[in-house]
Amino acid sequence: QKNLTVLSPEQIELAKMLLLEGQKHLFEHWPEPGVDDGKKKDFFEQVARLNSSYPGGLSSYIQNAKRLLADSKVGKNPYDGFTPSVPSGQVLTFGDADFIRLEEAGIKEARKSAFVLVAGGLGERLGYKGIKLALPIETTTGRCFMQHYVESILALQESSCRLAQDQHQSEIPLVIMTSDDTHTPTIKLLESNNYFGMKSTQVILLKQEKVACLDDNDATLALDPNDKYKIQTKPHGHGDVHALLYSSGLLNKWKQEGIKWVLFFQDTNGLLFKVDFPAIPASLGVSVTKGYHVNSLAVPRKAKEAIGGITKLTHTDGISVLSRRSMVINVEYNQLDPLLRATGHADGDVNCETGFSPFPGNINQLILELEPYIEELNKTRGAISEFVNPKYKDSTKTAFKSSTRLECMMQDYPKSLSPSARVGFTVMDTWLGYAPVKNNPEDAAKVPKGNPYHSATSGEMAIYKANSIILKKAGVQIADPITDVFNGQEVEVWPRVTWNPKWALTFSDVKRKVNEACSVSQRSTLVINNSNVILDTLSLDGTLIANEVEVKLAGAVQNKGWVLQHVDHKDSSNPEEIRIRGFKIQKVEQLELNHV
Ligand code: UGB
Repeated sequence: QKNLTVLSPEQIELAKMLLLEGQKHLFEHWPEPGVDDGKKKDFFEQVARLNSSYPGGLSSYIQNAKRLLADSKVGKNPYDGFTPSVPSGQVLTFGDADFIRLEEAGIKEARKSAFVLVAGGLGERLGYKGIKLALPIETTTGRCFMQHYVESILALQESSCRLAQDQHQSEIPLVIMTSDDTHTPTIKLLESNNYFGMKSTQVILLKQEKVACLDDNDATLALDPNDKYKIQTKPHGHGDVHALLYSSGLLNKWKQEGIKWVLFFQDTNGLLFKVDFPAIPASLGVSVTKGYHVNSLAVPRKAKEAIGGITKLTHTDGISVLSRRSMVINVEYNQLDPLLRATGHADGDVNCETGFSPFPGNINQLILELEPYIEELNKTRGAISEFVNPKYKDSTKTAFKSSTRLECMMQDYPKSLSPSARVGFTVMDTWLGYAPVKNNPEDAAKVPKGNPYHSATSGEMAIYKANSIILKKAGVQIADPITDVFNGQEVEVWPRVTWNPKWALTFSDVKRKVNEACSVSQRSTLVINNSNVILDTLSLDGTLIANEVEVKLAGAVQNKGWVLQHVDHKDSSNPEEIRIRGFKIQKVEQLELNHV
């Protein structure tokens, strides 16, 4: 009461709300006015931030927490009453006529899109201290994920404007969601590299706030153990991106500018985002031609692989917590297996005759049509279905081992949509696989044989494999891969082929620039850095770097090349980004073409 005299009217309202929500413990230790007044002010500044960054404010957060904690205590399953089945989606077969048609439709439309990259997470599972966007996507060129994404979007923009004969040269906005953990290093990475060629005004950073931690089933807000004037906070999850986009006002601005699509992607989905790779243009083409409000990109998924499964959920009576009779939605990997077992599939999540789980894997690459997205967010203010995952001390489920918090995922957006919403998904070819960079070497080496490692090693090898196979499909003779073991992970090693997105964006681009009379040996490295490089009659056995603006690569090129050297991940004499891969490139000899 006495402390009210040092508070502003807004702060008094916040204090009243906290007291009403049963949070009086937050103030019980407060000394007389005049003592720690600065800290008390800081406390209310934090409360105001927590209040304004959550749809519905802190009181909604506390009420939602109480409800979800009560459900968790009684073991309520959010999928109770739902039967899972395999949904049908659009399957893309790389390079066929349908694929090329969709790719073209997608490229044309791309200039009317905005890209949103969720990058608020730290690479805790990866065991890498920096931001993941700064990691090299592959070590042949050392280009980082951020550079790759930015250059890919710029190439897509240029190609799209050219194809659509757009005189205005539309710019594709790139939004990056950061957090306290990643914001400053993300800005630093962009600024110190001149935004990798993008206009700085084209990049918009939105920072997500953390949410309050909870000490018990009554949603008692946890105080920071090191500061009694601070509420302990933890990340709320990538689902925050919807509320942030809504509150930023960007969506309406985009609508006025003629933007029609919003494409979401994650920080190390390197392979799939490779815009020079087919995924984005072709799946945007699917959204355009099928009129999907929501289109999730999916990949063939190994049973129990740590990516969510796209699932059709049908409710027995049509009345459900999710308020829909049936929907196609991501079911997280830790929930899919128990859900299948509980609904008559005794073996749970297992591979079928294709060698993959029948449930396609969610890669969190979402394409939303802007207008229905705005309509929905006007109703929900961007609030996304949440969950809580407390670690209980014992089976009475009355106390937690450590504080917990509510979490949300961006792919849960369709859960609140009406049954009339057009929600679909697009699955890529099986040869592609999925190779995000998420696991540290020890955890990756423990992945069951045959399942993807999701490590820096497999992520880099997947780029070479994808590029090699694309060249092969375009007619180049590419030698078969060998297998090797790095950091305890057995991987296929294909020729190290990389190209800049300017060189080729679509499969049609590759075919135009490649003559069938070319060959590349397994130990070779081929780097294409410019748009007018033609692979004519090249026979490569060694390393060739084509930096030249206009060149026809013809004849035999042979040299000692670049060699992959094994590196132990525990060997601290190498930088972290090398150790997490288990190899480094020894540049022995190469032919480099530099003349303009
Ligand atoms: N992220 C944020 O921006 N903010 C946050 O608070 C948290 C994360 P993870 P996750 O494709 O492999 C997802 O931690 O959540 C960003 C899907 O849920 O790498 O375990 C973060 O920076 C799952 O269905 O992944 O699993 C990163 O860019 C499956 O598809 C992104 O969110 C899986 O990804 C993902 O965060 C996958």
